[in-house]
Amino acid sequence: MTTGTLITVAPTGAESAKAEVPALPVTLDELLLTAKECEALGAAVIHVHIRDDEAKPSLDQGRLRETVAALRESTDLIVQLSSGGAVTDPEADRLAVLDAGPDMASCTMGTLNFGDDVFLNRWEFIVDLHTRMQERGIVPEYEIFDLGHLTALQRLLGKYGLPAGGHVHVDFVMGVPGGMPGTTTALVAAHQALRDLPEGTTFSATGVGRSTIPVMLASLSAGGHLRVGMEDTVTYAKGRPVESNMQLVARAVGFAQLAQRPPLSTAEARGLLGVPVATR
Ligand code: KMH
Ligand code: ZN
Repeated sequence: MTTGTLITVAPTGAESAKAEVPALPVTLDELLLTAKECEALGAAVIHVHIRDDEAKPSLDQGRLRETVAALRESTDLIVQLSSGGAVTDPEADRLAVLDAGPDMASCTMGTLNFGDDVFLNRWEFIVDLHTRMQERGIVPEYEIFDLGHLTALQRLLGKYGLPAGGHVHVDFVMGVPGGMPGTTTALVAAHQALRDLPEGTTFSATGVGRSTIPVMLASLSAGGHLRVGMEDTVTYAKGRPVESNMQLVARAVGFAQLAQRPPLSTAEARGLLGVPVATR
């Protein structure tokens, strides 16, 4: 059954430098302003990476807690913290992200080359993330950078059971050098592989860099949802830097409306993903 479109905004990421991308939200104030404006446009989930005072990627526990509290205070967005962090972050710090008490957290389903780096996600680390999220009622979004990650997810769910909330939601992160390409063909292959996962599994997709538009169109036509934001895309069109996350969310909302699958509200998104209503 086709529903409305879940729109996730990933406003910051860990890869772009503020000096090179001045529109990147890196302070708490910048993040909150972005969050409020993206929610008003139609985003329902925010995928959060934070930065330190020098705008470097950070997993500082105090800042993470402050960020979760502030987002809950000023928006109804579902707050999804990144447990992926930056490629240099140690596993212990990435696991400790859960201590900040988000609604959701990402959980990447395998190791991959990540440009010139390696994004390490050992099996035992994935199991730790999954089971700790089950214990704490944090809903995972399984990040799928390559087709084999779906096989790993099937194994994870078979051995350790369904996630908190009982619903399985995955995000295809496409076009990372080292992962699956951001093409319609790859999206169809990933979509078909979902048949080996529990009935009702939903997916979002994001294409990094210039694959953002083909992936968005392919996902909408395959019944999928959308993730957009400056974590993945800093060029709006050839020669035109992205001006703001709002510009990317507005474009995604426009595409979703054209597909006659308008954005889900935050309440509808909570229902879809099995995320309990936020307690303020
Ligand atoms: N920054 C990447 C190394 C996630 O947020 O869970 C990992 C990433 C995935 O962004
Ligand atoms: Zn991320």
